[in-house]
Amino acid sequence: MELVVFSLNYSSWSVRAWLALDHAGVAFEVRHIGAFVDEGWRDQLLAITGAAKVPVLLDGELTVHESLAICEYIAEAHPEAGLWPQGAHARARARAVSCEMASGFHSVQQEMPMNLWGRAKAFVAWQQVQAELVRIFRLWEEALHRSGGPFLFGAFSVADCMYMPVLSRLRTYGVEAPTGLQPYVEAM
Ligand SMILES: N[C@@H](CCC(=O)N[C@@H](CS)C(=O)NCC(=O)O)C(=O)O
Repeated sequence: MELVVFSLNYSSWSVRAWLALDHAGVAFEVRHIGAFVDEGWRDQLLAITGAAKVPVLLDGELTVHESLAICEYIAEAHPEAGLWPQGAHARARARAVSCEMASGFHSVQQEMPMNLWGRAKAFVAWQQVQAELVRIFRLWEEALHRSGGPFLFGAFSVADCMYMPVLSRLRTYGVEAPTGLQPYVEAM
């Protein structure tokens, strides 16, 4: 398998798919496309996917775009990795919060771009960013309360893959999660 990504330092969507593959212990290679840097990068990407976005997973004849769809494919192909929790209710909740991340929290994504190694000197979270962070913290607290941790749904799951870039952003921008979430922050 091959995972086509931009930088794993900056591309939060790429990191999500990479985490699922890595956690499942799948043999895969990473192909970097130098987005916005390499000449013809968009044409390279368009030759792989009409969606013109990364990540893209190539598995033989199969091409899968969309980070969550890639995570789903890996979870289905490798059930032993336990990438979704046991139990229909827990799975439904894990899928719901994963979809919420995939389709929302636009202000956090725009105002706090992922930079794994970066450390911002001064950061002010505007109202909408704060509101989104509060929602994220609440949903983490609720999931951890039900599961008992250490990860959102007990064992490491796709939901943790989806939220890992948020944890990275908290560190980069010096935003503290509530005290009760510290064990989760540490575990991640
Ligand atoms: N919903 C997509 C989002 C993918 C996405 O926006 N990827 C960015 C890089 S992090 C991208 O490819 N941007 C290229 C562009 O917009 O031209 C997913 O979950 O995979």
